[in-house]
Amino acid sequence: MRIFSGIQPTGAKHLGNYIGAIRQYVEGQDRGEPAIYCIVDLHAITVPYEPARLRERVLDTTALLLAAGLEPERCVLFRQGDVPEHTELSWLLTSVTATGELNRMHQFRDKSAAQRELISAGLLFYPVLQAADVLAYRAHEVPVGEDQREHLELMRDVARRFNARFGEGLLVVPEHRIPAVGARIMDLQDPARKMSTSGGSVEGTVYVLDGPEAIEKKLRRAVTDSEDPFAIRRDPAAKPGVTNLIDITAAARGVDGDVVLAELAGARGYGDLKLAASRAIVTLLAPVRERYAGLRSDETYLDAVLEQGAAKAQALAAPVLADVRAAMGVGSGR
Ligand code: AQP
Repeated sequence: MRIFSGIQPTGAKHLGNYIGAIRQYVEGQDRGEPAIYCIVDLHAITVPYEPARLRERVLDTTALLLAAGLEPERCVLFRQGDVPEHTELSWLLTSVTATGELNRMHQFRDKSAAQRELISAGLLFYPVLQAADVLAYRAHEVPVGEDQREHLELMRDVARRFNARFGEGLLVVPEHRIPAVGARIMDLQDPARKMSTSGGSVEGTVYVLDGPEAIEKKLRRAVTDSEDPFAIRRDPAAKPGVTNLIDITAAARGVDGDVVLAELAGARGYGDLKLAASRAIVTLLAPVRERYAGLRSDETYLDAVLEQGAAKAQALAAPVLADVRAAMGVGSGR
């Protein structure tokens, strides 16, 4: 089972990234043959960004992933921009990707609406590069949060179309792996929208590196509802805030939502639910925060991890690209 996933080096990683993706990456190290994780700096340039900060942020993200439990000996951890096979395959895949499909992607619609000066072609082609990331390794499984479902479906269509046009079995059609609980963590201040790097508020977003006090404060202020008498139950449509807190507590502790509900049967108000959620989050994130500082200060080590990861990744992707080029009749064939 070959596993692949990518993560952006943008901004501080939040609880949604941690539960939806990063925790699955750590678990994937035991199953992956290998588990391949990529910090996608090339995706980060599709929206306005600061070149001088980009490499810093790649190192921030590398340190965070290591602090979360990735081990360079047990997985392939690298920076996308160090392995040119990704960009090459992305161009080759455009020949079997319809622009209409790209135009319909929710992420493109949301992110392009937020751009004031320039809607880059890169934003439109983002899912093609994402498809290339995965398909270049013939990965079978892609651990992601719920928000990436649409891009995964596109990737599968592209792989199928490519195989139908150029040769069955050339590319592997991957499956997504979305966590059963916590696949879509919502913003604490606006539980109708997902917790997000670019779209949310600081108060509504729990960052992986937040300390216990910040976490407790954000949870105390989390939006619930004014149902009278109060009722702690899962109802995503009618009670999105309360449902989110139940799901966060369950996902953070690795238990079913029913366990959380049973424990809160004698609660005196939503305060008890908020307290349970903040305790669960602090327990989950404190060890990561504690390990992060030591790792982030050693840039020589982080650079070495990424360099070695890139060499391993390229060794896996190069033969796939050779097959793809040959099948497509691109280049000299030598
Ligand atoms: N709210 C979420 N709940 C569960 N999973 C989530 N993911 C993102 N938000 C949630 C998953 O995190 C992984 C990494 O996402 P990314 O590389 O896109 O990182 P990002 O851009 O910093 O995170 P956001 O919040 O998704 O950014 P915005 O909203 O600005 O685009 C992915 O597997 C994703 O599914």
